[in-house]
Amino acid sequence: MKTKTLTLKQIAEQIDHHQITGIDMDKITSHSPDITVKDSYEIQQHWEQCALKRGDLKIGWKMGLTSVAKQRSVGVNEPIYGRLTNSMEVHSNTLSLKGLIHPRVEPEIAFVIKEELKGDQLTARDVWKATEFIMPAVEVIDSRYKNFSFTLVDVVADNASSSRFFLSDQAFSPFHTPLDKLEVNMYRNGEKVQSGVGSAVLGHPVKSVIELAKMLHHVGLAIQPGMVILTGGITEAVNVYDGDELKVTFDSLGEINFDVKKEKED
Ligand code: 0L1
Ligand code: MG
Repeated sequence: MKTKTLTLKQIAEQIDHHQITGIDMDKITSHSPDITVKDSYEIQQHWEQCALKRGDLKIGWKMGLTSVAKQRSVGVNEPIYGRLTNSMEVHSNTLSLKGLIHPRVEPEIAFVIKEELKGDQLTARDVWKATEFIMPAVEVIDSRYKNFSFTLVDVVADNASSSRFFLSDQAFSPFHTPLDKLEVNMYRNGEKVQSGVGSAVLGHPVKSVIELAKMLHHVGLAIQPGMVILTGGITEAVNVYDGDELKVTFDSLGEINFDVKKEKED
């Protein structure tokens, strides 16, 4: 326990409150400067308990800061992970801005796992063998911190900015296409705003799953069957606003389309 003022559990509850209300907050390092990255992952665990208590369900993991550009922007050279819950998945073609602060979206590849992945020495072969299918995805990241400004410790505690995500309706065999060569384009209101290739994710999205298993192993955890893994942004994230229309193309894996609305319209 590193902070004198708030316990890690209390900080998790504070972050949870801001995630639910969509009100931004000061960085936790501004009041608890002694907190370490290890503490922040513990805050995530406490946060998971808050989510489960209100009936949410853990459905997977996300990897963040998987590109060199993003790592540089936070001044680190390692990725981070966060937890995905049921309530984060958007099942319609509308992203409601309700509860969001300053959302940004980024294209990703999701892996859905069918066998436990455990250990810090896994190979790509191990991951392919344990993967049921892959899906195009769009992650909505939304830092709870004012001005989207944070340190590594802050962003890990804030569940790696996890907020919402879309999965495509179509799943694919993991062997359908080389994911490191996959070309992805993102259009906002008809204008191309980002493009990238799968190799932006640690060289190949499969490496992101290997890295996640390794990071989890170091805290006594493993990737369980059925888990969804968002492997990391293929392009930079872009801001979205009320009324925007997004189209994200994933080459031979199809596209994800959605619009952005102030209030939910399901
Ligand atoms: O998914 C991501 O790569 C985001 C990780 C956290 C950093 C950010 O919010 O930009
Ligand atoms: Mg992401």
